[in-house]
Amino acid sequence: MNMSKTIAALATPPGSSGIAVIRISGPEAVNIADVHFAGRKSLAEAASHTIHYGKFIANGAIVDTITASIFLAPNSYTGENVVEISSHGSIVVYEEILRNLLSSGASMAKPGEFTERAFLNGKMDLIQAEAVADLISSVSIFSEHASARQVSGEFTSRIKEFKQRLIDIASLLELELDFAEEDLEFISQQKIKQDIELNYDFIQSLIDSYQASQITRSGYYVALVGFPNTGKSTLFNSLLKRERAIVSHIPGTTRDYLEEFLYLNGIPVKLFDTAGLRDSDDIIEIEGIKLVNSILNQANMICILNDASVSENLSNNLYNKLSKEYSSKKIIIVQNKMDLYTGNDLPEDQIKISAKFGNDLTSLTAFIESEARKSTERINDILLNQRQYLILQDVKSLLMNSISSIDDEMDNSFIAFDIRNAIRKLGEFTGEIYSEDILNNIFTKFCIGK
Ligand SMILES: Nc1nc2c(ncn2[C@@H]2O[C@H](COP(=O)(O)OP(=O)(O)OP(=O)(O)O)[C@@H](O)[C@H]2O)c(=O)[nH]1
Ligand SMILES: [Mg+2]
Repeated sequence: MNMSKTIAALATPPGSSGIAVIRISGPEAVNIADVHFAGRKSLAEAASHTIHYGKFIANGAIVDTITASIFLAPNSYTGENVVEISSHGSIVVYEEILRNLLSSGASMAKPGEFTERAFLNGKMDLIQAEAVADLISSVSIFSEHASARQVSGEFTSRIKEFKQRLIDIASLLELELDFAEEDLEFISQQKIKQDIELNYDFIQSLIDSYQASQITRSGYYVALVGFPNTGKSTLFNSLLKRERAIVSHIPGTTRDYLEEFLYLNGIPVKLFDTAGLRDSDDIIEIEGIKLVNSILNQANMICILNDASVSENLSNNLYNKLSKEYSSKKIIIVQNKMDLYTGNDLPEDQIKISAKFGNDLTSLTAFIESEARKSTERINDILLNQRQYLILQDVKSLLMNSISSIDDEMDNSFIAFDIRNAIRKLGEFTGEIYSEDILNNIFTKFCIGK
C-alpha cells in the first residue's frame, strides 16, 4: 500500500440523508481540502481537533455549506492527517465534493483502507481492526456488544497476556538449554506441563466459543455413520418424519450423502445420512469415503448406528477408531433394530432404538438436543472470526505436541520449539506478524469509507 497517497471516500451510507461525511486521510489531506474551503481562515492554520464552518467551492461556485473537522497526525483514526467534511446529505452534493477532491489530488480509498492505514500506523491491532468490520455488520445486539469490546482492545490484551505466559515458559526452557552441561533444572517438566495445560484450556474455551457461535448460526451437525445396512437411512427418514432417503435391504444403498434440517424444540440440527462404511480398519477403501470424512470433519456429533440384530459389538472398533481421530467431537453408538434383538448384553448407557418402527427415538432426539444446548452455552463474550479460529487451532495442536513431548520425556529443545511456534502464531493472530495477502483478505471485506 502506498501510504504517501492521500485518500478520500464517502464515510456515510450512499443515498439521501440528513448529513453526508466525506473523509480525507493522508499527508495532503488538509491542503487538498483547503483548495476548496472558504471560511474565516484557511484549514492549514487550524489546530487539531477543531471544526470549521465554511463553503465548499468548485470552479468559483459554491457547492454547499459545510463544516470541516481537522484531526492532525498522529491523533486521528488513521494516524495520518484527517479532514472530515460534513455536507448536506444529497447525492448530487457529496458526489460533487468527492469528485473535486479527487481532481485536486486525492485518490479514491479502497474498501477498508482507512482502517488498514490505522493498523499500519499502529493505531490498532488486527483483532481490533477486524472487530471494526464486525461491529459495522453486526446483526444482533449480542454480537454488537462482543465486537465493541474487541474494538476497545480488551480481547487483544487477554491474548497478549496469554502470549506472555508462553514466552515465560519458552524462556525458562531455553535458559535451561543454555546451562545444559551443568545439569541445572530451573523448572520441573511437570510444572511446565501444568502451565501449558492451563494455557491449553484457555485456547480450548475460545475454540469452543467459536464452535458455539457457528452452531447458533448454522445448526448443530449430526452425522449418522456406520456399517452398511445398519439402518442409517431408515433413521434419517424416521427423524425427519418423511421418506427422504432410499432404504433397502441391500448393503451399500446410500452412495452419496444427504443433509436435512431438523428442529428440536427450536434448536436447528443438520442431520447427515452417509454411505455405509465397510468393516475395515482402512476406511479409505470405501466408495465415497472422502465425502464421509468431510462430513465427519464438519460434524459436532457422530452417531454410529449399530445393527444389534447382527452383533451388539460390531461397531466397537469403528467407535475406537473415530474416537481417536475426532477426539474433540461427541461420538456415540446407537443400537438399532432392537425389535429383532434377542440378547441381553447391551451396555446400560447406550441408546437403543428401532428406527424402522420409530421405537424410542425420543431418547435419541432428547440426547442430541441436550448436547446441542450444552454446546451453545459455551458462547462467551468473545466472538472469533474464521481466520482467528484457524490460527487458534494451530496454536492448540502445537501446545498438544509440547505436552506429548513432555510425556515422552523428550529434550527441552523439542518442547521449546513448539512453544516458540505457538508464540509466532499468536503474533499472526494480533497482527504483529502479517503479510500483504493477510491484510488484503481482511480489509477487502470492509466497506469503502471505513
Ligand atoms: N427390523 C428392523 N429393520 C430395520 C430397522 N432399521 C432399518 N431396518 C432395515 O434394514 C435395512 C437397511 O436399512 P437402510 O436404512 O437402508 O440401511 P443403511 O444403514 O442406510 O444402509 P446403507 O445405505 O447401505 O449403508 C432395510 O431393509 C431396513 O428396512 C429396524 O429398526 N428394525
Ligand atoms: Mg443408507
